[in-house]
Amino acid sequence: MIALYGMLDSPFVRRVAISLSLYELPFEHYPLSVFKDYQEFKKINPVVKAPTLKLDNGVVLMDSSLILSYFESIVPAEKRLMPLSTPLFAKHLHQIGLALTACEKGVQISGEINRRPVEQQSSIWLDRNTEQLLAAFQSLEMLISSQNHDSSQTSQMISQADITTVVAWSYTQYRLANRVEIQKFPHLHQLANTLENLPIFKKNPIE
Ligand SMILES: N[C@@H](CCC(=O)N[C@@H](CS)C(=O)NCC(=O)O)C(=O)O
Repeated sequence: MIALYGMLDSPFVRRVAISLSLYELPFEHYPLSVFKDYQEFKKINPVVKAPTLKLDNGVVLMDSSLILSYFESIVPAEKRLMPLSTPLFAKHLHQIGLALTACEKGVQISGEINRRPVEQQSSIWLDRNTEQLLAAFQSLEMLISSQNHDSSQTSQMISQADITTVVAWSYTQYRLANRVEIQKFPHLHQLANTLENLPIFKKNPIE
């Protein structure tokens, strides 16, 4: 069976877990930490990146977007999470790029705050990353406000762009709530509430 390694408090791991669930592909989840379980993780993937995914044939994939592009290419068309038409495809890639940047900046800020002694933390680095994080969410808020999301959204209507946007938002609220004010991003907050209440998201919780 497919094996997914990494903890769901990583937005990158979580987008893969939620997508595999939506593709209805059974997988074993091993919630190894890239820090606490470093030695054990190394045995699966010597470069220790989460997510790491081992296919049935033993091939090891890493990087959430590469993993998802593999599965997107093998699932039946009706299960795909990316649109097929070229202009729409580009728009979804644009949104995913913003959401992945928010994930990356959030992880960098969280790492700086939680893994370095206070006296070694760089406020210049933290301010820069926070500005980039907020810029990503501002662009996402504008995009989401122009889309037709409603609170009766079902799993069948979810796209990879929605998944990545929501895991980025939820991760930030979980780890860095004091840096991102909910009231400035009402559409993102609403979309996250809707999706986080779906069984498929609840089955893959952030903690
Ligand atoms: N671009 C990668 C980012 C993955 C990533 O940075 N994962 C973190 C955990 S959230 C990690 O593996 N950190 C350990 C390290 O880089 O040493 C993806 O989309 O999968």
